Amino acid sequence: TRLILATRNPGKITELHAILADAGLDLELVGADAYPEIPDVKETGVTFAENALLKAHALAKATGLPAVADDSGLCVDVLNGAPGIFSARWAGTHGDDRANLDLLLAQLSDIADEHRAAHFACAAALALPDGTERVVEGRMRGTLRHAAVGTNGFGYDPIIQPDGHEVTCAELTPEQKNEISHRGKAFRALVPVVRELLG
Ligand code: ITT
Ligand code: NA
Repeated sequence: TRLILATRNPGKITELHAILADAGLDLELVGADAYPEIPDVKETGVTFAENALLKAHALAKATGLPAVADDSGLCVDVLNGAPGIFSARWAGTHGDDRANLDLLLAQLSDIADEHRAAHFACAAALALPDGTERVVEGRMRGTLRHAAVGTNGFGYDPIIQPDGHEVTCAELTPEQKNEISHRGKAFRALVPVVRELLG
């Protein structure tokens, strides 16, 4: 069976392939980029879970195949959870990781180390063409640096230092990041649900 990865974010696709391959699912994983004719769904939800479900349902409905989706973001304590669901377009242009990260650093420039707590959140949704849906969430807590460090990963990885680590997410290997990340946790929690519903 095919399982659609309902995302067009290359960083997510790389991580999802690794996380789901480790789970040993007997499924062919295909990114949404294999279906360029299917338009992006409007992320009108107000939570990560709502947006992940919107994306998974859109692909499942359009392809007639089961689909998983990820909605994720960085939630900063001192900003009351922002950028949150707006993480991908914090500086205005969707997916401009560098601009988003630079703006956030500028907004936090006066904030001292002890007030720079944040977490990554990820909602992992599964939708079937018949409308069946499941969603689970994962989080990774950390502290925000004052400048970007590291070149691995994507998005805000260069500015977050996960709790219990001395380096940023962008300095971790992909394996190390997946082990502790919001995405790793969410999709590992989704695997038994995928097994149950897809066999
Ligand atoms: P799709 O909707 O196609 O999946 P997207 O990039 O638009 O891709 P989101 O709306 O979920 O996805 O936005 C997620 C943003 O949150 C992403 O652009 C990053 O800036 C940030 N983000 C999420 N997970 C991250 C991670 O593991 N490392 C760094 N930044 C992350
Ligand atoms: Na998005």
